[in-house]
Amino acid sequence: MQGVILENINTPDDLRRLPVSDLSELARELRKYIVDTLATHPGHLASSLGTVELAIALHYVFNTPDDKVVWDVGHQAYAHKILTGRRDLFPTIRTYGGISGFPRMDESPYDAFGTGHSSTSISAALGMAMASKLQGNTSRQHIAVIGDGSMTGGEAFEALNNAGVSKANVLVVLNDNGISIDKAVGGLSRYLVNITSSPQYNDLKEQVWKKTGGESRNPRGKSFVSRMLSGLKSSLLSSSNLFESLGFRYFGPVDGHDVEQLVQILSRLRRL
Ligand SMILES: Cc1ncc(C[n+]2csc(CCOP(=O)(O)OP(=O)(O)O)c2C)c(N)n1
Repeated sequence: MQGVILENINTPDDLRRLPVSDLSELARELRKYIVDTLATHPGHLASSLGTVELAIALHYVFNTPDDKVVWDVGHQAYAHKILTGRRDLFPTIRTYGGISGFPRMDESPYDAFGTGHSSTSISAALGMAMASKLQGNTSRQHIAVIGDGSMTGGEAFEALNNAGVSKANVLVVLNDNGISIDKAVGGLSRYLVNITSSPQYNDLKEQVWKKTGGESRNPRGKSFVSRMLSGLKSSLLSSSNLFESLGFRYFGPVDGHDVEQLVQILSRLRRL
């Protein structure tokens, strides 16, 4: 059974016509469809359930397939597949002649990169962003969605090292659920716990942003508020310096299951 909203979504264009208020119900329907289908066609259940709201929000906010979304590993992309024209084919997933369990470029124009190996998404998105830049395309967005487990892979660090100084238009969504194949281990995992348990900076940032006029303030005011926030960040959240010091602007943590908040934040990031 596909719910009443889901059964009318054939492409992300249909999704973008929905009011934001319908998106949580769509997430519920999608999650149920994934659970029901995987009950008889086993596949990657947990990782895909974790990204239902994220997949909705990304396709809602970004202009896919022209904007490129690269799912690291690709085992979490079931909601993405269902929303991008493969809803009725979904029960054939991982069967002979059926759709792949991973993104495949020859399966759909919405699968921006063929994945399966972990930790490749940021380099792929960076390559696409550099290509867009060389072509003079300044509007295309390039998004890598990477789990905390995959973020520990060497290639992910290599890509961060290059992306942060490249001035290319790349958004990295770090999908931290504290789990890899097993419980996440190591220094990065401990570091991410520190970030997510430091809400003071994020609360303060939100308050400063709103009280000083948010999006509507003039450019001089914007630059002043940015400098003030950077100062506050280094004193309050020294633990965020890993990404910031590699040249990224870090926003978060964000509740990945609050679809309306995700839409709001991604829309803001899209304009940056
Ligand atoms: C190079 C490589 N090594 C190992 C794997 C096996 N593998 C599949 S998923 C995964 C970890 C996924 O963890 P995470 O990125 O946090 O995503 P989550 O499953 O939590 O959504 C690994 C190591 C792989 N796909 N590629």
